[in-house]
Amino acid sequence: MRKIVTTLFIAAALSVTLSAKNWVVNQKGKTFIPSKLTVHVGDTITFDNSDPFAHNAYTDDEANEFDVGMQPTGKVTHMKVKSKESFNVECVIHPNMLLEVTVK
Ligand SMILES: [Cu+2]
Repeated sequence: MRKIVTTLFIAAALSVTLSAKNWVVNQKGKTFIPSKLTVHVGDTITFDNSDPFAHNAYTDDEANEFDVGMQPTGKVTHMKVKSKESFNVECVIHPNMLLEVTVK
């Protein structure tokens, strides 16, 4: 019985891991590309700075709070979607940069 429970637990954990997606957002031309994403809780978003200058990516949303800090050219950072609450990502250096993330 214990073995069955353990096996079921591992299978459940694997299915969660396998269904989580990674979304790549390019920071290029002072724009997040794409500028809109629809994700699920557990997914990760990767920020890849292709511009010849530094960027940032942060959200004010409390449930999904993150801030990658200073992100120089070529630096790749990640954030995990923790809560089923849609949020916006902005760049503290370039206030016109906007990524709208819808969490389903
Ligand atoms: Cu920026």
